[in-house]
Amino acid sequence: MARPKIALIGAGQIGGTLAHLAAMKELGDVVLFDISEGTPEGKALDIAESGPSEGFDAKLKGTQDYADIAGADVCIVTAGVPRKPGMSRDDLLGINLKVMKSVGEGIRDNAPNAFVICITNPLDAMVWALREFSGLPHNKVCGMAGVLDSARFRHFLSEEFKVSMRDVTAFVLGGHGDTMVPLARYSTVAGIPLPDLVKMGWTTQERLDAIVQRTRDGGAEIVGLLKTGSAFYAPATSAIEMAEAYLKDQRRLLPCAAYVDGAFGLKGMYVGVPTIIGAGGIEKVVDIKLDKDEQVMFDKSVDAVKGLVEACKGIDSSLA
Ligand code: A3D
Repeated sequence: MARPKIALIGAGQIGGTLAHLAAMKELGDVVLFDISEGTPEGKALDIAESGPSEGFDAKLKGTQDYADIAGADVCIVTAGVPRKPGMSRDDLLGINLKVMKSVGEGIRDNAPNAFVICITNPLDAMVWALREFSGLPHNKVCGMAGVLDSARFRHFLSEEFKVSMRDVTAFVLGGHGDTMVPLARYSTVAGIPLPDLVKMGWTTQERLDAIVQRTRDGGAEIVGLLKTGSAFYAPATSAIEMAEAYLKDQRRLLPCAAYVDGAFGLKGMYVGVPTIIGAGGIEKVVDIKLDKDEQVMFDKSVDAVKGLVEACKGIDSSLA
């Protein structure tokens, strides 16, 4: 049986890391696509040359030609620009929307059966636009954000409680932005919900609130430190987790930016929700009950995403 084919659209910081991880995990053969001549070719060759030491079997190819992604099983999209210190994700909207148009058409014409994971920011609006431009089924196009935001939350919680992050589960919903919704009630240490851990004296509500805020600001914290770009190791790892769930039909329950039509009282929009990812792509949106405060935060986040989608329609009339 031929190995799966993984197309990475954008061979920058995240794209290169994705290629390295996909090869090391032997998820399939990798095609790195980028408009910047030499970058995808150089990264593909460099990673291929790590194969003999690492001992993986995967072919890597760099290209500027969409024909090379033909028949890809998975496409992960990072094409566009990342933010610089002082910029919000939303500042990237205009420039990255144009990029989504060319990428969406490239996928539509060459890899229409792929499972597509968008990472380009502002995430929820870009995944919506990418779906519109590509015309692929909604269940085959999603965005990576919730896995990363939840991983950040889990990391901070494991440090606070001094327990292995393997025992910390956490859920972050809503749009990938300042309005994201970390759900303390659905986050646990080995099944013990965070509010119970506060009652047990493991932490205080104030410290928990500070961790929630640090999670919301997690991306900006790294942008501030790096100064020349945004996070790339953890974003790449998060998207690989989603790609693996699809390729291996794992039916993982992962939060991601998925098309929601009916669940959560929403009508036809992309936003971060719990989903099941398996061979069918986004097989299910898991419609959990939110309490009053969570609902208020979620609604605010949904409104922020709707605002960005309207802005996209204002920029590109073919989307209206
Ligand atoms: P960067 O290292 O700049 O890579 C982007 C690549 O896209 C560059 O190599 C460009 O040449 C390439 N590119 C630009 N236009 C096109 C095009 N039309 N077609 C193909 N390639 C093109 O950025 P990065 O890898 O650090 O980040 C990529 C994106 O991910 C940015 O929009 C970030 O804001 C976003 N990001 C999202 C998250 C989420 O959690 C959602 C986290 C971190 C970064």
